[in-house]
Order: sequence, then structure tokens, then C-alpha cells
Amino acid sequence: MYTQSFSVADSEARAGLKSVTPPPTSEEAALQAHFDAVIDADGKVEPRDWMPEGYRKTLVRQISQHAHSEIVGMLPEGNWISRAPSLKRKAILIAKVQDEGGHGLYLYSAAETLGTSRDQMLAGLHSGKAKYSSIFNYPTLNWADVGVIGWLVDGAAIMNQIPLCRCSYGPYARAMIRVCKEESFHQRQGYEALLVMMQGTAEQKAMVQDAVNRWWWKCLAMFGPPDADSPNSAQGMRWGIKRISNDDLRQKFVDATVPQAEVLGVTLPDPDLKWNEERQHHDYGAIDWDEFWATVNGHGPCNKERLSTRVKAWNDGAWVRDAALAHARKQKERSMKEAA
Ligand code: FAQ
Repeated sequence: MYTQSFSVADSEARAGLKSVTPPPTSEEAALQAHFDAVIDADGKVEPRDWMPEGYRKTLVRQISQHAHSEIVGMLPEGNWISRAPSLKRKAILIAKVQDEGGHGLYLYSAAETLGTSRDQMLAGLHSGKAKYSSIFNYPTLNWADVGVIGWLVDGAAIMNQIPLCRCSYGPYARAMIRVCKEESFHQRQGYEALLVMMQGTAEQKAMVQDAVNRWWWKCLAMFGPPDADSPNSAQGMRWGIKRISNDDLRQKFVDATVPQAEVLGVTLPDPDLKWNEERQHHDYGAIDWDEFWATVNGHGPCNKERLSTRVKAWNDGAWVRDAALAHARKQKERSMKEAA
């Protein structure tokens, strides 16, 4: 349903943006010029290549936030593993939640190639300094929420992530290829679970509609602030990190989701949602950005719970990390003795 074909030409905004100001020394100016040429030629920047500090910082910010989103994103669904309605659904959900953990690991590894350690990134998450996606600060009230997360949250995530497979930073781009393949399966399992519920009782259909009503607007906000209020977009696009703007991705998501909702038999909770013949896109209503920013800034319904769960998991796992490090130390000592 979601494939690489969603990756279209970059937004026009990217082409019109100017290069960053070259640094003062002539050696650095040459390195900067080489970097700019690689970016302009749509090439890949690799870990050992020279890169401007701002490029490195932007990538660490985005990739670590992305990694945090994956591991915090395990929590709302993980909550339902013990209550899945059948063995089949339980097995699917366990696999999906494990995949999200794996995505976090690929992404932390990609960020580590930029010189930031995993401990540093996790310290940022645990202190509440680093961001993670707003969407994971909402509760999963019933089983239909699990299906809707697959259909809409993973659907929105894929829409945002497919262009990241063409990101200018090699390790991030390569990690995203595998992530997107797995997210595609996640989206399908969610949609299929909902299709089954929509063939069930009136109560089951009502649960699906209720879950769609609660998640729809939050999913639209996931793409980030409107382009005009997105401080990082212009530079991110210039550097080929972001390829399609927040608003353009949001529009693509709305256009792709409307026919899926029709097949499913649910209504999307937006009276202003309608096809615009002139634009050849759907118009949609106003997103509540005050709610979005309150959630991003730590005041959503589940922010505190999510963070304290992650901190507890980190503290509870301390003995495993200590044991693994002690084992590695012993092995190193032994091999050094043998070599001596
Ligand atoms: N939540 O200037 P922009 C998933 C922040 S993975 C929280 O537009 P940018 C898988 C933004 O960081 C979902 N904060 O920023 C899954 C910035 O703050 P900063 C995560 C948000 O970076 C499914 C400020 O607002 N995906 O779902 C959000 O150019 C199911 C201004 O924004 C990624 O992270 C938000 N929604 O664009 C797992 C993809 N939106 O850093 C489990 C990679 C914006 O200046 C179950 N990330 N902010 O302090 C991106 O593509 C970009 O970072 C954007 C934001 C598009 C999220």
C-alpha cells in the first residue's frame, strides 16, 4: 500500500535555497566547497567525510529524536500485548513492537557514526531535553487503537520516512530503507485488523470509529509544524536531509488515506475534508497547533508516564549493561595475556 513510489521530486523550496556561508580558513573553505558540491550533485556524505558542524548537529538532533520516537513508540502498543484478542494478533503485535525496538537500534547506531554516544542521546531523552514524536503521548484505550496506530501512525511515519531513504547522510539513508520495509508491514497489519473489526458487531465498528476520531488529528500533527513555522526545514532541505516539506507530506498523507477510509467504512472526523478539483488534492480543516506544542513541550496526556517508563527500563537494565561490560573487559584482558 505504501511503497517507494511515494517518494516524489523534492519540494521546489530546496532548489531555491542558498549555500551556507563558507568558514574563514582557506582549507575549511575548500572542504566546505567540496561538501556543497557533493550536496548539489545529490551525492552521499559518509561518516569520515568532512561536514559542517551545523549539518552534523542537525542530523544528530533529527536521528536521535527519530530513534527516541521508535523506542517510546513501543510503549502504547506494548501495553496491549498481554490483552491481544487472539494468538495470531498477539504474535503479530510482539513482532511489530520488536521491530520498533530494532529501528531504534539502527537509528542510534547511525547517530553514533556522527560522534554522539548512545549514552549521551539517552541522557537527553531521560532528562526530558530531547524530543520524541508527539503521537506517542496519547493513550491506547482499546484494541481498535492498536489497529489505528498501525494504519494511521505507521502510515504517517512511512510517508515521512520514504523520502529519508534518499537523505544525503549515507548511514541514515541506508537505515531508513530497511525501516520503511518493516513499517509497510506494520501499516498493513493495522489496516487488516481494522477490516476484520469492521465486519464484526456494531460495538466493534463503533470502537474503530471512536479510535479513528481520537487519532486522526494527532496523526496530521505528526508531520510537524506548518512550513511557515518550521525553523529547521529550510536548512534541512538545502542539505538534502529533508526532501519533502512538512505540509507537502501532510497533504500526501491525507490524499492517500481518504480512499482507504472509504474502503474501511469509517468517517474521518473533519467536516472540512473535501476534494478540491482545482488543486487536485483534498482540503482539510485546521489543526490544533496549541495542543501539538503543549504535547511536544511535555504537557500531553501521557508524557510523564512515557518518560518514567523509559527511565525505569534504563535503571532496571543497569545490571545487564554492567555485566556485559565486565564480560567484555575480562575477555579483552584474557586475549591481551594470551598475546603477551
Ligand atoms: N513531535 O522545524 P521542524 C514512528 C519538533 S517514528 C515532536 O519542522 P524538523 C514509527 C522538531 O523536532 C515517528 N516534536 O523540525 C512508529 C523541532 O524541534 P527542535 C518519528 C516535533 O526536524 C510507528 C520543532 O518541532 N519520525 O512513528 C514534531 O525539520 C508506530 C520544529 O519543527 C521521525 O522522527 C512531532 N511530531 O522536522 C513507532 C522522522 N514535529 O528539534 C512505533 C524523522 C516537529 O528544533 C509505533 N524526523 N517537532 O527542538 C523528521 O522527519 C523531522 O524531524 C520532523 C520535524 C518532520 C519530525
